[in-house]
Amino acid sequence: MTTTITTRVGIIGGGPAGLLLSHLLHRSGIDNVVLELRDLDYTVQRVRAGVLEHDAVELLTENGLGERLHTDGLRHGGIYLQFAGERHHIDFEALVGRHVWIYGQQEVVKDLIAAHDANGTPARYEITDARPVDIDTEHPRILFTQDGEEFELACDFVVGTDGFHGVSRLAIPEADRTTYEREYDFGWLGILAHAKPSSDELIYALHENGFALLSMRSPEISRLYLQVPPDENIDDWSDERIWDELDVRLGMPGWSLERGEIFDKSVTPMRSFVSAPMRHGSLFLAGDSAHIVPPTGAKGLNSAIADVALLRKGFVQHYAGDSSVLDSYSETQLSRSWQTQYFSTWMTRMLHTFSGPDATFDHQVQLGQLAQLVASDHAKAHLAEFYTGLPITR
Ligand code: RFL
Ligand code: PHB
Repeated sequence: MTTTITTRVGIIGGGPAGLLLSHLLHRSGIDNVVLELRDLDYTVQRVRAGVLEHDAVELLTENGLGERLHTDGLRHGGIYLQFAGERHHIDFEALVGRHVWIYGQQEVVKDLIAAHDANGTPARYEITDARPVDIDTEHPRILFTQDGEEFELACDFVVGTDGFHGVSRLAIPEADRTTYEREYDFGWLGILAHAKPSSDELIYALHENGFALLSMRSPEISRLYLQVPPDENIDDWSDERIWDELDVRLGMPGWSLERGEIFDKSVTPMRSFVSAPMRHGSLFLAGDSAHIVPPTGAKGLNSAIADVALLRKGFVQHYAGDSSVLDSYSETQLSRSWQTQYFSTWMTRMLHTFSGPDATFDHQVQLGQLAQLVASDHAKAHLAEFYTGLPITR
């Protein structure tokens, strides 16, 4: 027997994109349900993004999600670029009058879950076999199983916020979608450590041994990354080897890295990916289900936030009788997504070491590029404008 539930917007995936969309719709009086594959603890424990753009923070704040962000988050007015043994500050405040916030994705998800609890609209966790059906009609449904019971969620719209490995994108017939993809021959080894951050702001470093990034989560927790081969075995990296290599790539005369207990380490492969269109009939895609960027530009979570902000606007207008925002959603967000792909690719190519016969030449070109960048206010403003974020329409 199948139990039918009725709502306006059915959301597959309870990561940051799905939970935020649900919260925004709830505040706008639009009934919705989030279906999440994993259990609640798993969704909170996933260690991922750390940088929130200017407009993303404004959106979260306007929607009742800014309290902890403003007390525990770290407001950063710039970043450092390091190469050829020198460290250069890129002052976002001075260049474009904007800033970013360091606040872990895990914390954003915790705040969203608290808001859902307060709203009385928790996601449905540990659902399996979610299948969007009838998406070519105005009465789509999501079939799913929970605790061995079959359900059908009857809705006006389905939104797929189920990430890169989700099922929503695959519900669009193959003939109707185009995939653009690029893999990199490196990944990032990332750690979290109980160590005071050794810098006031993030350091992006190009070194002959590879890229390194110093980031943080709080005044007591450091987040650090090293460029490594994509299939690198994490067991080959003892804590001491990680710290030693970070010292080599990030070290400067008179400056050393604060070490501490490493409590999380993992290797993430890198990819760029776009699936077009982001709408098919009554199915919309948002966040990582539609696009992935390499993390060098810190854009993944922010892009997911931008997608769902526009979707909320589109649904609100649709129920008020105007579908124009929903109708142009795919085109608008694909254009934004390609701009973000450009920035992420640019940052990635500028800051990582590449292998192959041209590697030595390419490394020198990167040094030339970086030298010009730090000498030019126009070039620095270009970086600052993108890093602090494209406008988020809301
Ligand atoms: P998520 O977070 O992958 O959530 C998708 C959710 O859908 C669920 N799901 C399903 N649910 C039901 N049925 C199914 N069949 C399902 N299949 C999957 C999953 O369990 C999950 O809960 O996608 P979302 O919400 O679109 O959010 C995207 C962000 O997570 C991602 O873009 C960022 O983490 C990327 N990223 C960064 N983004 C930034 O903006 N700034 C950063 O500084 C930044 N750093 C990073 C990053 C990603 C990283 N990794 C690990 C990929 C650093 C790293 C290392
Ligand atoms: C992070 O803190 O996890 C982080 C910061 C900047 C990036 C990517 C990840 O570009």
